[in-house]
Amino acid sequence: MDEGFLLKAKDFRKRFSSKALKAEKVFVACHIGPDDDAIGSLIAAYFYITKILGVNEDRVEALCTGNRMDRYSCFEGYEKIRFVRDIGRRVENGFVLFLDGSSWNRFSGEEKPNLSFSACIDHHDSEGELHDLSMIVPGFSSTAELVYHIFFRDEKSIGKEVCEALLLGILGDTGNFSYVNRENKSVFRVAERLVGEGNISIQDFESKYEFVSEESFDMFKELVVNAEILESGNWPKYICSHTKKPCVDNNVSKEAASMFISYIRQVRGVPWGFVITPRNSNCSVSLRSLPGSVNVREVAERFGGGGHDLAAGCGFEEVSCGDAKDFFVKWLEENDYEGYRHRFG
Ligand SMILES: [Mn+2]
Repeated sequence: MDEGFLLKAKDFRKRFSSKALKAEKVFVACHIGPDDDAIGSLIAAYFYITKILGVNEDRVEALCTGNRMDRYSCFEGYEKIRFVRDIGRRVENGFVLFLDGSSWNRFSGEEKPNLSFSACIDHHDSEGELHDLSMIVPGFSSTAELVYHIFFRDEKSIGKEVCEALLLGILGDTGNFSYVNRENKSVFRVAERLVGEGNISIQDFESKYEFVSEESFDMFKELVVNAEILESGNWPKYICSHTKKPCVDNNVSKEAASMFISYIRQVRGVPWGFVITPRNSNCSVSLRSLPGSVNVREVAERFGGGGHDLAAGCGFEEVSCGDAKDFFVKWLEENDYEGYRHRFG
């Protein structure tokens, strides 16, 4: 591990901890539409603040804008997270640690209130905003791994609940280690420690949260039926799908989309694609690509979204998924692929 990185992590921990101990209330927040990494990081950071730092539980609030999901119920600490309509007003004038995202609009749909102190731990490559204290390392495997290096690396032992939360984030954001490369290979050492100290058997561990509801499976079936392989302008061939039904439940849409996503990069000669599913009256576009094809982060950013070079998302307001798809296809036809090519870092 790079010496400079470790010093920076230590410094973050020191400064964050002394500020948190003095704060009237400590808020920890993860982004809207949280994924495994956001939830895992949030639980682990919550345990650091309450158990290791010793801040009384009624002075710490783990927050997320949106609805609670069944998927994570087996994780100790998940019950501590408060899912709220919007975190915006709640954190006004507060001390906040932002996880797995850096810009305010990833966390809230409301206008940004004044904050007394803002800290951020993130690994996304999009332009965020300035925080009083930040550890933003693009190219890092996951926010969970950053949380490990900052808060737990120097601990003699790590509790099982923290091992599980951190591993949830790591497995999620590395696609079970599929996205590991020379740059982020440090994640293996971390996973080794977590599996050992948490006494975790990965298949058994995953079976506790890697499931979908029957409703989600039904929506996934519709996505498969509606899937098309298309070619627009000079873009590489892509696979896309959307649902024609209105939104039943955001979590159903999310689960169905994530099942479909696992097939986007599976068809030979079709290196990228997207799936559009409803969220209330809006719709959400999830894009995936193989290295060397399309930089989907740059495409998503074009529509106000973000993410990683090969996995990103954006949203469209007040339109049906079908209209959003037509709009997207038209945009591809009218825009040149060259500016959105994925290049190896
Ligand atoms: Mn992440």
